[in-house]
Amino acid sequence: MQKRFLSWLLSLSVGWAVLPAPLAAQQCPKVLPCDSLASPLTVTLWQNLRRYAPAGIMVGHQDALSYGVNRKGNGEHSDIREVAGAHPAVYGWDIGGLEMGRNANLDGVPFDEMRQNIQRAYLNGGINTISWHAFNPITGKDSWANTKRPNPTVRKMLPGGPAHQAFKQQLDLVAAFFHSLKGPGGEAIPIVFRPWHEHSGNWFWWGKMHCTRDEYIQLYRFTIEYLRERHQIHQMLIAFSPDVGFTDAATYLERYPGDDMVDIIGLDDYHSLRTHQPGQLIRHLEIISTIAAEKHKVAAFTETGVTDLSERNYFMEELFPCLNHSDKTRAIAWVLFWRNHDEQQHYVPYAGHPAADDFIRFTRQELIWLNNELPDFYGRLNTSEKQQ
Ligand code: BMA
Repeated sequence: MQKRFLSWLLSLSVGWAVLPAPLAAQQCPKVLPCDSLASPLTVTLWQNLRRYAPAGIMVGHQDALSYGVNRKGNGEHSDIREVAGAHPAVYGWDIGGLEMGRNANLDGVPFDEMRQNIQRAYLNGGINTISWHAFNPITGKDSWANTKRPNPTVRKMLPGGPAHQAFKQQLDLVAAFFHSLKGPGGEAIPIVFRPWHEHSGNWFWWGKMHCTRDEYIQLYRFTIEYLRERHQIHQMLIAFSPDVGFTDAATYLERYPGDDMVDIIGLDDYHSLRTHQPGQLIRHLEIISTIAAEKHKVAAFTETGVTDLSERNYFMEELFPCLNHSDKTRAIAWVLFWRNHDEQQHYVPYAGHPAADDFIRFTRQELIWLNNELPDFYGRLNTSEKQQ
């Protein structure tokens, strides 16, 4: 089916999440999330993600509601809204530091505020995705510390290892935070959890050089099983997100923890466009899109961006042509830009930024969705409002 036609058809139903039955059936065989006990709301979100992924690519931004460049957030503003008129559709958060019992994450975002902003994003109809720059349970140091040479932490965290109890205590804190993410009716807010990311590099202590394939897979599986089974967390869609360095499906899947552990076939790729290699980015996107289609999962561009935004028309001349290259690249569900820390490190323009016009043009493409263009992902209009 031509993307444009599908997109038009879907636009008729945006806000109602209703497709003509034959198309809905054809596009979306009933496939459940990898957690067989996923909450009904999580199942609804998952099925809508699968349904709408071919039609649009959602814009995501890390810490969008928490702060912007030269601006402390109050939950109402985001740099993307200041520039393009609407919030991002996907909201990225990071819980690094939570497992240490801290009140704020590694970038200074208080967890109480993060919880409120996750609630806001959910009420806006957006999607929350949570990464975890975990501190080392043995040394208490950050994710990057002691990674120049092989670091044996993962092996020690596994069942039977000397740091296993400490690791479980960390997961207990993560579970408590996830349990505290509730909507107005007390419902658990669905989240995309993206643990142990960029494991194909060596810069984090769970990276490739620091553990064997089996150890990594055990770490991943233990994390998810413990949250599901010990803590009854059933509001998670799980994202697997290697960094660059793979050349085909087999190399991408080298440390894949299993279909029962993953919903989102992700990609973190800053490298390809930073080094002006659009062909490589397209190949990566097509590989994850193909894997997602074969496995009945959803593909997402889970982290990207460049910091030299003023020197290039990054959004329309570099990124958009890659996203819009083929049906496969267009089937990516979202692209998440990293955080707007300061004038040196930011991945989307802020008010008055020289790249603002380029970004606005990007967000106005039919394929690219901000929060105000989203379908009814949580099925809210299927119930009370529709009956009135
Ligand atoms: C990195 C940088 C750091 C930050 C980390 C986790 O890319 O933005 O400043 O601490 O991500 O958010």
